[in-house]
Amino acid sequence: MYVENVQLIDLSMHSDFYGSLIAIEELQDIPFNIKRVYYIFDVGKDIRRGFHSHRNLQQALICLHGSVKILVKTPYSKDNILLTSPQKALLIGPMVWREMYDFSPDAVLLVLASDHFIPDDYICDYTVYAQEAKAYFDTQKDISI
Ligand code: T46
Repeated sequence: MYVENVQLIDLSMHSDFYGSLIAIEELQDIPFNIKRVYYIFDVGKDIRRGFHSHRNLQQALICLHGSVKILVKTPYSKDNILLTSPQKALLIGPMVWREMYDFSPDAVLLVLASDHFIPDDYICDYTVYAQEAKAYFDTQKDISI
């Protein structure tokens, strides 16, 4: 999988006779400070959520229970990722369009976010997103040369 500003990482798990435990520390297990935590659950069949990008926010999406699919898309690439394990975190950085779908009835999607809830950080119109994202990623490419 390659999508700009997206990465699927493994989280370390401590498993023994008594069960399993995963710890997530900011700036160690994930590459940002955690200012907000929320979780999405009880999502009905055929419901699709998201349909936006963030200008600055960084997030880690972890499916704690059940399964969910995530579409991540930029003007240059896209992928659909199936999250089925609490041991995987999908890191989504700025300027990535996302949609969450095919939630299993028992799915619980935990999200760790780098900032508070800031409505102005959302881009919900895909045309506006595509324009801003092209400018953003073209600048990134210029910097990396
Ligand atoms: C994202 C994906 C993965 C709040 O009041 N505070 C919050 O921190 C959040 C995240 C949402 N809300 C309110 C805003 C809406 O009235 O909760 C309602 C549902 O939020 P939304 O429609 O944005 O939910 P999703 O599932 O489309 O998107 C959410 C996050 O908003 C978004 O940042 O990346 O999950």
